[in-house]
Amino acid sequence: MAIALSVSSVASEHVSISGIVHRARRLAALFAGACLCAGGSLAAEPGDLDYVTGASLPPPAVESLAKFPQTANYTLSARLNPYYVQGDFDGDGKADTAVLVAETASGKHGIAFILDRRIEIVGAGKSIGNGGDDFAWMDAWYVYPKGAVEQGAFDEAPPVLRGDALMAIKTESASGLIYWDGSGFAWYQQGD
Ligand SMILES: [Ca+2]
Repeated sequence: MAIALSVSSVASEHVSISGIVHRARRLAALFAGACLCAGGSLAAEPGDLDYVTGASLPPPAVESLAKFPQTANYTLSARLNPYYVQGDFDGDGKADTAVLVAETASGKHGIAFILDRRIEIVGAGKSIGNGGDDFAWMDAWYVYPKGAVEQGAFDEAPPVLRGDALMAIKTESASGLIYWDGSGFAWYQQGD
């Protein structure tokens, strides 16, 4: 199996990064287990996370992903740069991570918010506002720090942010703010 050989080779030469390799292997097992079992190839689809890319995910985020069974239905994706961002998205004072994912069964793209005690998925089969249930349209994103939000494309008044938000962008076309409304993530259209 090509992946296993390459991992053990790295581990024997650079023992100090064994922790990183271990984490990456856990990621591989979590999100690409079927691929590893079937043919030994980790990259099932373009944009899927290889184990080196996965090693850049902060350890607490990886630990959280391992804790929640629902993540078994999703594949981590590195189709955009960056493929994860951090902020306090639910405003509880603790740092959260948002990472690109795809629903494995449908291939629909979205975002997994890794919060302190839960994981929330937007897109990737779960519809949110004008963003829909497939974020394939999104080609850029960034953290929008907690603060004032400008009037958007429609009449709806801007939300008062409880935490940091995410700006999801289709460049030169549209954008929407994804923010925590106290019980879940909501969408506020920015540009049209
Ligand atoms: Ca938080």
